[in-house]
Parts: sequence; structure tokens; C-alpha cells
Amino acid sequence: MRITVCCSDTKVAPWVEGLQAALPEAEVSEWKPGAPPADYAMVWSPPQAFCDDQQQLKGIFNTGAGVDALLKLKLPPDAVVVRLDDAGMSVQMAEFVCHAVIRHFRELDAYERDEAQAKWGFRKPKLRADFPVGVMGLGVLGQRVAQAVASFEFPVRGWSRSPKQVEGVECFSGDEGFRQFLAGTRILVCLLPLTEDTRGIMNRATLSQLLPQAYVINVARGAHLVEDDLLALLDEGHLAGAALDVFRTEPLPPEHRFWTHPKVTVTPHTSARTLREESIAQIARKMRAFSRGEPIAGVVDRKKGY
Ligand code: NDP
Ligand code: OXD
Repeated sequence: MRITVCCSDTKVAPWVEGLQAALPEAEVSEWKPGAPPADYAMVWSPPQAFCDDQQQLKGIFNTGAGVDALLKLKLPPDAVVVRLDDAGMSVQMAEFVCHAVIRHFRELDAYERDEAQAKWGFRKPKLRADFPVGVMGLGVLGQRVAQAVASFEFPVRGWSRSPKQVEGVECFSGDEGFRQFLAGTRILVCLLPLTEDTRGIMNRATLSQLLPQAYVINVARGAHLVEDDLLALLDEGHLAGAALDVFRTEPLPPEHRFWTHPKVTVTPHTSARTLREESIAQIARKMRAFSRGEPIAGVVDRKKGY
């Protein structure tokens, strides 16, 4: 089995060495233009030149959960695209989102401001029942997040494309379900894949349907959000705030209003990091199974875009 590795934004050598150690029977090397044709590839956001060069690939294994950057390319025609499923990301996402929900609900941001002025003052406790949390996307990450938030006794609702049953979560699906989902949500969490159907899904029209004083947590992709619509709704007072981990342009430019907006919290696309060891172990397992013709999880439906 010959495997080529092409990962942008990261040092490639540890990925090559790790996968080689996990698959001693294979020949693993870093992709360079003109490299010999491989059977499988392990990639993150490769350039088009990589696909043009490796048209014979049978499988492309993405080192992330989201495949939006990959599916923008003209891919080798016969390659099956496989994404990471979980690989240590769902627990990170659950802790990140629970933290954001609780920080907002318990007004910890306001206490931080008080602390800076040595001010001792309590705020009146709020009712969890008044803060229903709605998770868009009930896949590997969304379900884990929804159940983690529910464990803190918030009312939790979830929305997906196909109908679902998730314990402790009121589930909605499809276009009709979306309106009902939004109308009863006060804290909105985005964990959708970025596809043609979900691009710009958080916009003035949809965010206006949330309960008054809603809070937005985007941990999926920057292009799910129409940034100017969010800013306008924050400034008009319909939205109470936002915790944003992903942006249309990353790194977020220093002059962007999100950095200084008092109601916006910014983190640098860090809500769930790809963990190298877990990811390599999962990809190696899947490559072996796939080469034996066995079914594997995380195969991407190129038509649906996720
Ligand atoms: P999954 O594919 O497991 O889940 C996707 C969910 O979204 C499914 O429930 C799916 O519905 C739903 N969905 C897709 N399209 C629609 C639609 N048009 N309408 C309604 N629901 C829809 O993905 P993961 O949970 O593994 O990951 C989700 C995303 O999180 C990734 O694509 C990535 O962009 C982002 N991510 C961000 C990270 C970060 O650090 N910020 C880290 C990792 C991932 P159905 O079940 O019916 O198919
Ligand atoms: C991913 C990401 O999609 O890190 O895995 O954003």
C-alpha cells in the first residue's frame, strides 16, 4: 500500500512518521509535485495541484471532521473521501460549548468585569427553563454536545436534516422543523457541516426568529454566519451576545469589529483540535479496513457535501 501525505498549516513530518509507524506494511511519504502515484492519501486542505497529480487515488482520508475545503477541489474521480469521526474531538467540543453556555447563563463575563474593579455584587439567579439551548446539527459532535448541555438540566433541542431520536433532546428536522426549532431557542449552537444548504444559515431572517435576547455560539464554520447580520442584531438588542470560534477569514483580521465588540467573545478556531495520535490511529485503522473491502465510518457523501 502506498500512501501520500499532504497537510497544509502544519508540520507534515510527524504525520508521515506516525502513519508509517501505525502501518509498517505500507510505504508512507510526504507529497511533493511529481511524487509517485499512491493508493491512499492523508490530507488537510491540500492544493488543487495535489489532486491533479494523484488522479489514481482510491481513498482520501481527511485529518479533520469538516470536508468543505476538500470538496471545493476537483478531486480524483474514483477516490472515496473519508473524514474523521470524533477522534477525540467530541469531548473537546462538549467542554467548549458547555463552558460558553454556562459563562453566558451564569453571567461570568459580568463577574469578570466586576472583579477588574474589585466590585463585590451578586446577580439575581436566572431560570434554566428560560434558556433553551438549540443545537443545529445532530451528528457525531452535535449529539455529544446536546447531551452534555442537557446534563446541566438546560432544556435542549436539536435540529438535523433527517429525523432523529436523542435521549434528553427535543428533536426537529427539515425545513418545517427548522422554524419550530428556532422559535423556541434562546442559545443557538451551530455544529453543521458547511454545504451549499447551510452556507449563511445564520442570517438576519433566521436569527430574528430566535427568542429575544438570544445568544449565538458558532463552532462549525465561519461561512455559516452572515457576520454583518449578527452585528446588526447585537447592536439593535435582539441578540444578547455571541461566542465565535470560526470566521469567514481566518486568522480573524486585527481590524475586525468582532475583536472589540463588547458582546462578542472570540477564540481562534480551537473549540475541538485535531489530536494527532488519535487521528492517525483512526485513519490507519480505516485504511486497513478499506483496503480489505470492509465498511468504514465517516465516508463522505459527495453529493450531500458531508
Ligand atoms: P456529522 O456529519 O457527524 O454531523 C452533521 C450533522 O449536520 C448531521 O446531524 C446532519 O443531519 C446535519 N446536517 C447537515 N446538513 C444539514 C441541513 N441542510 N439541514 C439540517 N441538518 C443538516 O459532522 P460532525 O458532527 O462530525 O461535525 C460537524 C462540523 O463541525 C464539521 O463539518 C466541521 O465543520 C465542524 N467542526 C469544527 C471544529 C472546530 O474546531 N471549530 C472541529 C471539528 C469539526 P443528518 O444527521 O440528518 O445527516
Ligand atoms: C475540523 C476542524 O473540521 O478542525 O476537524 O475544524
